[in-house]
Amino acid sequence: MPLGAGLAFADRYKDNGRVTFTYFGDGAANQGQVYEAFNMAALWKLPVIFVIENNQYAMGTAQKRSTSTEEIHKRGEAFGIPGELVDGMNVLAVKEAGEKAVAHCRAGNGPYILEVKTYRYRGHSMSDPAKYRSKDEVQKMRAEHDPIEQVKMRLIEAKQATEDDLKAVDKEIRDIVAKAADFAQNDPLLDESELYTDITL
Ligand SMILES: Cc1ncc(C[n+]2csc(CCOP(=O)(O)OP(=O)(O)O)c2C)c(N)n1
Ligand SMILES: [Mg+2]
Repeated sequence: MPLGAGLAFADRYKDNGRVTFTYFGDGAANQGQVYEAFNMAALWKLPVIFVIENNQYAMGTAQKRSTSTEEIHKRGEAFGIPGELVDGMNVLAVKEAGEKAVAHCRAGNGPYILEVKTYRYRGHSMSDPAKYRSKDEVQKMRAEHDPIEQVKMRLIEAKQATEDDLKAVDKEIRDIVAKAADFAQNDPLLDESELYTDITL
């Protein structure tokens, strides 16, 4: 969050019209540095959007057990930063909220908070046994609220795409991800001469 505020500070300084999105989880939202960043971002009207990905668990701890209030988007009120709750499982709602937040920043009004409510299907990491929630809870979310499945259904119902069109998109995405993973694992290490690339001394 401070890094995001720092990037936004540079953009404001250069007056280049850019807006920074900085993402963090519901658990991460409880760190002190978040509120230091909020204060500076509000004070200097930085063009930064703080996106809280509220997936309802902080590692293995449910939000109710880790976070004092359910409404994390209201945590900017003390700093004069507007915030809103967004249905993170609804693609169009996320797009609309993002556009509104960007317009707010571009108009010179300073930071904006979006609490995007979503759900984490997988554990926090490979060593997470997921004993803190039931399999039914996860299954119900996947079956009834999955954002990708929902948007597929809407596109098909509105006859904007066929099942085959969407399968082709799936394949294209799988290929992109496979290529990226391959690049990440097999690309040679950078030469030392790259150390200062993009760094102004
Ligand atoms: C300052 C700090 N305190 C504690 C931790 C240990 N830690 C790592 S992830 C995590 C919980 C993060 O929760 P959330 O932001 O909701 O992310 P998610 O588990 O949903 O991926 C904690 C407490 C840390 N990495 N840094
Ligand atoms: Mg979380």
